[in-house]
Amino acid sequence: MNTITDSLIEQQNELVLPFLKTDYEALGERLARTGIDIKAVTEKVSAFGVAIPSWGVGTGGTRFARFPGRGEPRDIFDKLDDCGVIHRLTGATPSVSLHIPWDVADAEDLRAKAAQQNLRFDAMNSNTFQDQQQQVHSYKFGSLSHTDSATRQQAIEHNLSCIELGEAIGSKALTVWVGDGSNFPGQTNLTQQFERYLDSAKTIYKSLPADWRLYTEHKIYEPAFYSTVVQDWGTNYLIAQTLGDRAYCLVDLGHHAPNVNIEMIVARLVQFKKLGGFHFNDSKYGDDDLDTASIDPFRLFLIFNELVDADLSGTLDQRLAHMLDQSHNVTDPIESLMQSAMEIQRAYAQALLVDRVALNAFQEDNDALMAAQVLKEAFRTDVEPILAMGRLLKNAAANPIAVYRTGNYREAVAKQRPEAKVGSSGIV
Ligand SMILES: [Mn+2]
Repeated sequence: MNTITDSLIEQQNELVLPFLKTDYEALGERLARTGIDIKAVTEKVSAFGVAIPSWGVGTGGTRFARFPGRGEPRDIFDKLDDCGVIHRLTGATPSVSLHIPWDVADAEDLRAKAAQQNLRFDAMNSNTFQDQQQQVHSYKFGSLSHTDSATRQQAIEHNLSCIELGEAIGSKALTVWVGDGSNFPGQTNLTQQFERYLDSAKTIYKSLPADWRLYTEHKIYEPAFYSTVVQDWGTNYLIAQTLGDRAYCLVDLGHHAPNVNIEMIVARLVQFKKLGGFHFNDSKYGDDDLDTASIDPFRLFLIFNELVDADLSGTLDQRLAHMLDQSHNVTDPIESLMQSAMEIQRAYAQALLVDRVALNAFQEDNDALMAAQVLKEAFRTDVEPILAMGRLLKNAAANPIAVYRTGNYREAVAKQRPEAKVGSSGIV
């Protein structure tokens, strides 16, 4: 039962509207003094959407344990219900990214449920990093780059089946991440392993429908701890270059060494037209899959600063895939996903406030201090009234988490969804 009703949202919005109007007008006046039209910013931010990973609405876990939450989704249809609530409240998550085989279901049923929840399907994610029941060949020693050709073929066919289901539900992209690599020096021939990966990827790419894109995702380490076949953006770029025009690099924020300058990687990939999109999350130490902007909101802002800069210069790909990829261990996943989607909109709004004329002048003058201050000034601006007003204008909730809690959605679904006894991994 969905307790998040239109009337609940309207009633809650009415409570905050007077204060919101005052704050919005005050911010509008302030921005107008620097020549920024708050309405234009609000419209852009409000139109910005990010895809929810189907696996994100369940509690994740670590390699040690998973502690299931109450009322967890039992299958993809429950997951789509939860995603529908997130989108209804935030207006920021119009699509869902499926993971196969976890989400395999009848295409017709998937389409019907998505339509009911006002959602569409984003990129399909293949899974050749774990073995499934009745699988003939094991991925213990790799998948697309495995030494055994039958294992590689099985992994290729799995990806083709993801495309097939994706076509039936209106998806336009396939995201491939493999855990292939090695745990010991000497375990694999690094060159031959990459050659095998490229051969397999070429076969998948050949089967890509004409209007589809292939996103490959790099990751520095884990589950392989000595070497990973697609370890960084350089290798990822080589893959995209080798495969062709419809192959792009996907940047998962957590898949880099600590302190790596991710915004610079973004700038390079944009410049050479190979940025496909993002998996947003945050991290402190490794691929922590923490909530987006929970640790380093400034880094997220700097990434969006590059995207806005590229957009203004006409070099930004308008089909970028923006997706969340997080694991929620101690929070209600619905709340985390709503907060994360809003943090992404916040970073985008702040990046739109950067005085680019001033920034360019300071860069030309080599005035490092003032150039940095231009960015800081935009980052310091509290854009919450813009985000809240943007949600209000599209009949979403001004304060999604407050409405979600008032609606007691989790309590209501917990009555219908029995507690999960055995957990499954949720980290990708
Ligand atoms: Mn990812």
